[in-house]
Amino acid sequence: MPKEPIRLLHFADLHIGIENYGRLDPSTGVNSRVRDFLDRLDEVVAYALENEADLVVFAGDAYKTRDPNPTYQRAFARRVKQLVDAGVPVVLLVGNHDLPTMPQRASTVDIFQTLAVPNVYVGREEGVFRIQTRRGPVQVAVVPFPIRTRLLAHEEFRGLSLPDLDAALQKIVTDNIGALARQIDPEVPAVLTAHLSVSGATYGSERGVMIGRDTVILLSALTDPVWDYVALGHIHKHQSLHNGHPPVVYAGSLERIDFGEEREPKGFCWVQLRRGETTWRFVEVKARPFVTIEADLREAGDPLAMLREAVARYDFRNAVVRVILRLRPEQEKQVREADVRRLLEGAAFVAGIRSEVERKARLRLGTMRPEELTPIQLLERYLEVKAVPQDRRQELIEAAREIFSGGE
Ligand SMILES: [Mn+2]
Repeated sequence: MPKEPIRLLHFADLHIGIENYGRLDPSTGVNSRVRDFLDRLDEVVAYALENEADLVVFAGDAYKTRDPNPTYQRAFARRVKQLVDAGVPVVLLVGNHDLPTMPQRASTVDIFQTLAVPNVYVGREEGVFRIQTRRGPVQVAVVPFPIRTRLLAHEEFRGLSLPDLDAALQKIVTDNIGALARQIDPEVPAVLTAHLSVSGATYGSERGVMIGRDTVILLSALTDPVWDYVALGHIHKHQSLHNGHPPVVYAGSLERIDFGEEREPKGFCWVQLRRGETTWRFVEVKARPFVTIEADLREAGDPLAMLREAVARYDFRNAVVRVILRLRPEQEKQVREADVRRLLEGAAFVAGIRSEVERKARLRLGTMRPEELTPIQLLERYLEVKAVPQDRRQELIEAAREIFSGGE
């Protein structure tokens, strides 16, 4: 009889402490956006318990910063405890936001290891955990965020250029993953979890919170069939990088950080882990909606009335909302911010109200609408309007062509 698959829940990039578009909630002493992030974690825990997860893998970045305040630490620890108390082992991988500036210092999740919390496995260094779950044994190989500056502690890497350091680090990580693969017992289901950037992945909102450019690992370093599932963290946009065996998946973050993620679903991965044949699906959580309201009021006699109609077409209840208006210069005084705010009652937070007023420069676009122009044409018009000298203009356009073509 085929064995029952192991039920694995994979999530990542929790980032407790991000406060964008929030305000202090006096009843809890916590920022309203932090509350959102914790609510999403509660959804994860509830799902794991209701669906009898055998193992939870958190692929890194527990907090916004490496120095989370005690209230955030307690909030996180409480939820980890709910899982382990129910007999669900939890792997906590160390992401770049969890890492201390000096290797001697503690990561944000080291405390679980120090206290030897039963059923919690901290992935601070590369290694393989052999975990006994309710539905059988599983191996979890952990690869924390590879950090370039650690190399500098070794003589041989000093004085190398940034690209050479990157290449060296890429090779070390790839070799280390190979070494982990050799420790795997091929009879037992195996998961690889890593917090890093993989070639070919699409970046999301982490761009805005990333500390610097990071080393990119080739996808081929992760697709060894010894793994039955590869659980990634670091990139906030949920995506699958490999549809064959093994699945290689970024769970993505649980909450939105900015409007760049307005249309991105948020959630975690629910995995049926089996040696050689794993299936998984993405489970969406109720992340706070972000809504952009755009209204072109240039033709309106009564712009505020027209805006009221436009706003009514959006569902922005409990959303973080921003408004972008297009106005003629003489209309500016007719649309006051206080009036616009009144129209947005029911929103969780008004992130901003921006008026794009049609200035003279716009006319120089000619009869074409900006949306109809190519990026190069737009740049040409812009440089013309800014009265940039002809030869300089040519130089800039050449440089831009290279950038637009992706540097090929
Ligand atoms: Mn990260």
